[in-house]
Amino acid sequence: MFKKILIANRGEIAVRIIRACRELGISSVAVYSDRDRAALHVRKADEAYPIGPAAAAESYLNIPRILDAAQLSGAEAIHPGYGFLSENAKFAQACADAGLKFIGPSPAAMERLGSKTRAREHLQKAGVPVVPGSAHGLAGKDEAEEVAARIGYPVMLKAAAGGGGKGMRLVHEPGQMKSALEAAQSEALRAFGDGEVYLEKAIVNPRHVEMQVLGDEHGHTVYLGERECSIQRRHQKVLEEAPSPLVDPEMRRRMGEVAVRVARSAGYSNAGTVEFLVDQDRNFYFLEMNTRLQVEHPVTELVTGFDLVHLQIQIAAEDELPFVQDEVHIRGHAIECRIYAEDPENNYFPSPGKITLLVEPAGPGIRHDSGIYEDWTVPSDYDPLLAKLIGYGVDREQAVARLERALGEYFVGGIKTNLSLFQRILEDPDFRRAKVDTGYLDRLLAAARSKPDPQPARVAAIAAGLFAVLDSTAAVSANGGLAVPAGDPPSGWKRAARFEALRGTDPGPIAGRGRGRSDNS
Ligand code: MV4
Repeated sequence: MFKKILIANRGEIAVRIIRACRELGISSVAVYSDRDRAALHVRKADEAYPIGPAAAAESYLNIPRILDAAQLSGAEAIHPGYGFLSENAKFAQACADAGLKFIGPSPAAMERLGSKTRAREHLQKAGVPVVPGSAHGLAGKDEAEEVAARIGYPVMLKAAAGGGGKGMRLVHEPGQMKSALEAAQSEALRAFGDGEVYLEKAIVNPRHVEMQVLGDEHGHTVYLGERECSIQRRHQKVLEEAPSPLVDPEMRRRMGEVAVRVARSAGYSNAGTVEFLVDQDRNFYFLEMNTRLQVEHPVTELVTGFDLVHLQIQIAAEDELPFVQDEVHIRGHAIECRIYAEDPENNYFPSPGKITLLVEPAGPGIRHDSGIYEDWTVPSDYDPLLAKLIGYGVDREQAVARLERALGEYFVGGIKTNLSLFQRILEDPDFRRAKVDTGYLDRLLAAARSKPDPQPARVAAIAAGLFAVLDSTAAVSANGGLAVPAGDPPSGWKRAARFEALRGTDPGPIAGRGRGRSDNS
């Protein structure tokens, strides 16, 4: 086993990996940009090295600086987390060339799955269901119209080098093809440096379901069940759950076997995710494979009981998978909320800044994977994901109830967050009935825009309560400085707590019912 691992990432995922290292008795090495000197992952790691200026291109994407930090620290392996360099085959190769183990698949496997047209062609031959479409990049509008006429409209133009919806265009009829093709090609060229665009039949109102796979370096590959990821906006996932309410054991087995086939045919090892589109008749089609640990991996951990980061490290250390497929069981239900520094009042625009007060939820069935702390300033230079709040229960209802309870405990002061969005989703009848597809969140937000916001009324009620207390304080100042308008005087503890909450002056000696004993009321 490794003695020391460098984590080439930041935020909550870096903290997650540091925790796994500590549990395995491995020293952890953080790297940080100038902006992240005081970040949580730097504080939690055993050692930390600066790797450049705030801009990610000069720090978290700076391969030479990261490799230097690894050599200086004596790390034997590098965990890339997600984003940044995690799916960069050149980085994986550079690690190997520097004698460092990249905790992930081989560069060759990453490259095989990188081009979507190549992956589609190869996987279709291996018996994997793919959405009907063109096998190669399109030469021009005539070829595009020809293929579209054959498979039927609507069709989707997609970038071969793509992912994440960039360079994607929906085309309803031949008249739209020319301009859509040109737009998709130029967008793909700008985003990926490769203008190759191909075409697929468009799936209407699809669901996005993905299957977790794990392969070791000895030829064993298993699937760990699916995640429902349809609740997203602008190709950014917002809430994910495991298992998918739409998938039954038989469908899970078929989808899992397809995912394992995808991984095996690419010579894949370590953790990976096979994405599927599911149509309204519950047919599923291969979309792409993500060759990294995903943000939403905790929901799979909670329902399977396996620690994916431990397993990634063990696989990279050339251990054999410690279990076989028959030993994988799905138990209970888990839901993850991605907490972003975003302003719900301003179209969920990023809202970085100083966290002046932080109250974190805990308790039964709650997991909180966070990269923040009180008094830290969330920088504007990176993804605004602050933390992930994950609820677990014996079934979906209990997971929802625990999440709702935990959301009520959660408070982040000083910056705007999307916490209120999850209250809305969790109480939404369509969500409760698991009526979700990739258009769900846009529909919910459109409906909310035409409804009044209850928040101002709640704020007004709290303000009225505070004024009542403060007014009576002025009126009855002889009574220790604070009192309520009517009824029994409050216990000394409650009085002190009120002052503390108001950040008032010293309330004076504590007197009354609360004095001298622990008051659990
Ligand atoms: C599709 C599709 C419908 N039909 N492909 C968007 C991101 C990219 N990775 C794949 N995407 C889609 N591909 C066909 N043939 C609809 C989407 C899509 C989507 C997919 C997953 C999650 C959210 C989405 C939101 C809009 C569109």
